[in-house]
Amino acid sequence: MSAGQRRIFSGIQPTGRKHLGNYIGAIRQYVEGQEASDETAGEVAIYCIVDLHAVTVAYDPAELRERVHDTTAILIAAGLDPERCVLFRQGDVREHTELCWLLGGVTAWGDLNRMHQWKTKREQIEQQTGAFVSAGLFNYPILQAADVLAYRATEVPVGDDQRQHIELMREIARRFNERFGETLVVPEHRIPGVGARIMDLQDPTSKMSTTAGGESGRVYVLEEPDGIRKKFRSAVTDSGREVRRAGPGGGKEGIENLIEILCVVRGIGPEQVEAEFEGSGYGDFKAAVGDAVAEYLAPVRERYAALRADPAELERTLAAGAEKAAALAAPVLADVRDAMGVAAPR
Ligand code: AQP
Repeated sequence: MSAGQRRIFSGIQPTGRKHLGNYIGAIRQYVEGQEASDETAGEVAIYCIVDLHAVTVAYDPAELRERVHDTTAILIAAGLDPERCVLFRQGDVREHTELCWLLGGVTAWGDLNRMHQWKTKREQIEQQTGAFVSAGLFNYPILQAADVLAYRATEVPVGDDQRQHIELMREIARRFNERFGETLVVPEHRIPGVGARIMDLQDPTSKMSTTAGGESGRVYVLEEPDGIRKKFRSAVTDSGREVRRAGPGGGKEGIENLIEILCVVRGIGPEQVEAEFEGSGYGDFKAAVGDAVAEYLAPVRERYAALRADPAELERTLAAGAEKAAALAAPVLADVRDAMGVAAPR
């Protein structure tokens, strides 16, 4: 990899039930990153299904494998081409776990302890019966840092909820370089200008989430069109009538969320949405957004069905991706080991 060369990395959790927020905030950007990478210039977009992150909360081992296949099929159905990007399963590339341990030496305990995601997830788990909060959940951001830093990635496309974790991984890379010499690349966030934080349809002050909120607040990528339309029809708005943005504290978070979703799905700006729906009332607007989202996701759902029916092919794709990923990460790990003085010298 030479100076100034672009290298994209992002990871996604293996859940079969990816929601519209994941799609708009992350998956859509993955495809754009793949399209924008210039292979002839040695640029590469690397996407990883993070099964090792999934083991930090309660899970079923057999189901985890299934969910990895679900997510792989969703990503390919959304437009990732395993020939043009590196698409693989985190657990297949051992460099991630090794680097996670090594980076633990330059990660401050206090930094991990102030991560919003750690605090929220920990609280969520503690409210459940038989609560068990794993050390893995606490260390999650170090593994996330290792995922990215193992590839000397320059950009990390993620939604707004990952802002704090990306800041921490940048701090870890900087601290490593200060302590052991210039070895790692300090990556930049790539948070989309529109759609970085899609909100829950029933509670538009909270992000649409896989684990928080109820079923009616989130729309799944693979959901049937009728279900999607129904959820948008019952989206929570406000007592007004005008389809327009009011800004922070303006009390129109629900409408703003729907405007943002329509902007992404139709590829237009918010002014256009406001002009088109001027005086139309919320009912018609919500129905139009539901129709547009159903239409937007339908081709993904159709392609998914064909891809998911062939798990052996999905496994072959992941294995080929892991080989490419390991070839990129192994030399970085060798540099890290040397810089830190661990293991036998090269
Ligand atoms: N509501 C959202 N709007 C925009 N982007 C979002 N992302 C998540 N929620 C929204 C982005 O989706 C990417 C993949 O996320 P993930 O599957 O790894 O899980 P996550 O970040 O933990 O978010 P989830 O799926 O909603 O799960 P929980 O409930 O655990 O928080 C990430 O880039 C994320 O930013």
